[in-house]
Amino acid sequence: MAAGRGDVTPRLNLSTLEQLPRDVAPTVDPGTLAVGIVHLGIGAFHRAHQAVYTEAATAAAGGDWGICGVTQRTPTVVEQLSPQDNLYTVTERDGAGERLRVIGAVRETLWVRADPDGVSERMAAPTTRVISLTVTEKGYHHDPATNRLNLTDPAIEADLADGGTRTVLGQLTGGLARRRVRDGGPVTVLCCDNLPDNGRVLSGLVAEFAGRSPHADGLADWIIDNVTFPSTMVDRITPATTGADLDHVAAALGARDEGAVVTEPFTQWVIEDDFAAGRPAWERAGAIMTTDVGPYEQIKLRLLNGSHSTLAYLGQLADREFMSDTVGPGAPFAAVVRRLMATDMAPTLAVPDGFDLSAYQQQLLDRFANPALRHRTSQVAMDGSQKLPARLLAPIRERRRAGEEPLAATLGVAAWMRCVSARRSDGGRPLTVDDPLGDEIADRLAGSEDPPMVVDTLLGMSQIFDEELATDGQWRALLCEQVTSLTRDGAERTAQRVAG
Ligand code: CS2
Repeated sequence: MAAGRGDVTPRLNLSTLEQLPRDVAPTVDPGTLAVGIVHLGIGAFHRAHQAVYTEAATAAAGGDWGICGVTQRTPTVVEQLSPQDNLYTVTERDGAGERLRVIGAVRETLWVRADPDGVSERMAAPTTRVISLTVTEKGYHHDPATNRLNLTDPAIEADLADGGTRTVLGQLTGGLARRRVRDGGPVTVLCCDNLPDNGRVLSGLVAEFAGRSPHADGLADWIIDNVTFPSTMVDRITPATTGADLDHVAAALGARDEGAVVTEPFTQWVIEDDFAAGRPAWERAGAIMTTDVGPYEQIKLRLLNGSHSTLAYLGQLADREFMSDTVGPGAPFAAVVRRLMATDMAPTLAVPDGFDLSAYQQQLLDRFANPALRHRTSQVAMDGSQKLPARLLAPIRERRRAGEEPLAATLGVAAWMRCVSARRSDGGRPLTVDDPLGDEIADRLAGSEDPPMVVDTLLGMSQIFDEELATDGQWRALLCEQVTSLTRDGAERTAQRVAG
């Protein structure tokens, strides 16, 4: 805890809540709200996004839609939120100022490693009608190039062998198996991660996992009959909270909040309306309920996340600490990302009626440049092997099929290749490669920084690059040119050239 000597600031909780200004108080009564949603992966993003929508929907239309948040790897969130009666603040921040609110929608937090049975019970309870997830791309243990379950992943192997709960798929399948035995009734599993077609992908992974698991007997069929997997598009840029944020919130609130999250004012949620056992009235909170999330998902994944990854790797190479240093005033990469969006991405997108794609692109540049969000390029650069296939490789493949040379998108991939091979910035600062395939990448490259060798070695990783791209000689030549240019001239000069 960062509380200083003699600091008597009380902790945020139900009793201190009464002393806080009325305009920051939750819009639901946390004391009476019962749990209706189990959420796997209660990180900053869930707290800044789905939990906020759920609270607003419940305030507008009622219902027992409190959230049981499950944390995966460490007990940190439980330690932060439990002493606070699971209350926390959301601070929306941009250049114009900030707005702070206490959210009361989270009613319980569990650490699955300490209480796997409690998590399973919650998933099986008839009162639970939605099980949602934000576990990041790598949390699904699949090969992003094929969307197939990664059966050689040791944690998946172990969960399949003993019905364990090391992985989210193990937890989910175990919870659904218990629900079936207990007659808990139909339920919706709602994937809120940045995967294309996320509902369909998760449903395929659960089916594959359930068919092989010790709970197998008839479970996959029960799931088909009782569980829906709607797709969603989620959007709100939410950096990891810093110690300085916590001190700032304590001063502004008059109560210490160890679970505070800081985010941007913008928020968007598009949800396929296919729920097996009811849902909160999220449309009353501004969510778009639709029959087809696909077009929104592609627009967001390619324009926002594709640009984000490109900026993160270029920014890492160019020693830019924050995303706003890559596109803000005087920053070097706005032109290349404009080109990326307009030339390489926009032509691949189906645009819903009434959606203004040019305005969306400009709005993204403004959001990326938000000077009040200290969003680290290193945070976005994490897990590139899991993120690039949907964000950059899929649109590149489509442009290649159309006979085009998607230069800016290829630069994004080349910048990732340079980051994971050189492991230092253009200025010589060491770069950490935080990626589930990081060790395999290092082993395969064996220290080489030779551009053709780097390109060929990485293109050979079939978990990331599918056959079609890996064998596209013209595209390989483009990549080689760009990795060579990044190596020789650095990120800023290469990006200038590509931006034209
Ligand atoms: C980012 C996303 O870290 C990343 O990879 O691109 O988390 C991004 O901030 C969100 O998708 C915004 O909605």
